[in-house]
Amino acid sequence: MAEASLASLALAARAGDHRATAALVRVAERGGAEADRLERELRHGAPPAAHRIGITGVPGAGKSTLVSQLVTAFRQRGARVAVVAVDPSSPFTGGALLGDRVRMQQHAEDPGVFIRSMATRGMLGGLAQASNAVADTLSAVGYDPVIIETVGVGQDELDIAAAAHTTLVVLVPTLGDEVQGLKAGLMEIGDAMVVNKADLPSSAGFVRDLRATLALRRVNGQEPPPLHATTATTGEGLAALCDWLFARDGARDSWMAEREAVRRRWALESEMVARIRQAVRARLAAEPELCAQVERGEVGTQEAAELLMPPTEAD
Ligand SMILES: Nc1nc2c(ncn2[C@@H]2O[C@H](COP(=O)(O)OP(=O)(O)OP(=O)(O)O)[C@@H](O)[C@H]2O)c(=O)[nH]1
Ligand SMILES: [Mg+2]
Repeated sequence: MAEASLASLALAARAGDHRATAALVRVAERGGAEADRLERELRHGAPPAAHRIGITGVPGAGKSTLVSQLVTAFRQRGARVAVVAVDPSSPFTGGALLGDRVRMQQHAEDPGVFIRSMATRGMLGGLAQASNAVADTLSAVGYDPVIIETVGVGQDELDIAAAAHTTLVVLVPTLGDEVQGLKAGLMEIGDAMVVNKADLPSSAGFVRDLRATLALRRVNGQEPPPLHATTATTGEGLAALCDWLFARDGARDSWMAEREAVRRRWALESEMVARIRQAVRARLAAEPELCAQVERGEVGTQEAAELLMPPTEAD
């Protein structure tokens, strides 16, 4: 795409043209030289960085249902809202993500809402880097907040916390004693904890146990993160969660710059990792004979890596 057409697409996207935004998002997602050009183009006339709200949690916790409610609430305040739904477990943008589309269907016709689902397929540099590039694009064309939904699996839940300014960890009530066994990673990253499916009978006990666990975890005078019980399907408890979120959003001048600096540093790291991974793959593709020897077990992995990688200063 020529420089001029990126510029005109950016102009149209900022004026609210969905198709233009979708075209720019595809460029960002694909990565490569054109995405670099897009980033430079979008620096002209970009609004201040959008508030990135990460929603993470176990599969099926009701994240998408919750996001849909949050979108409604932010729309009522007149915000232009973008949603990036990322599924690291799915190689296709179909299947699991189809559910997201159904649950967010009510916003499909709203010109003030942009929704993009992403999966691992076709991401040159990996999902973390690609979803970040998409969020950058949406922020730069004026969506604020940008809501990022991810299934919390392993490293990805830590990545989403680094990629977001505010992280909501969504849990569902299970048996009380399982609270202790919840993945420590999830507990650490929440700026707020949400217990969704509060309509389930086990909810009250779960919330009580989780509150106690959170209080124990935050020693050294640190406040535990707020905990909200919600029923995303009916909207029960949503008002309190939204009040907390709007208050945090409204006070962004006092906290966001610091988080944004951390986020940019992380984004740089993830971009570099993505580029190094691509370089490694290209290097391997250029050495089919050595690769075949490794595959047949004739050359060891350590030995092959030694041959392929020049020694660094640190060695
Ligand atoms: N009982 C009850 N069901 C809910 C609630 N919120 C969501 N659900 C249901 O739970 C199921 C999963 O909801 P989703 O919003 O797709 O959950 P998700 O966390 O986005 O799922 P993945 O993206 O697949 O991980 C759907 O059938 C929802 O209708 C709730 O508060 N109570
Ligand atoms: Mg979902």
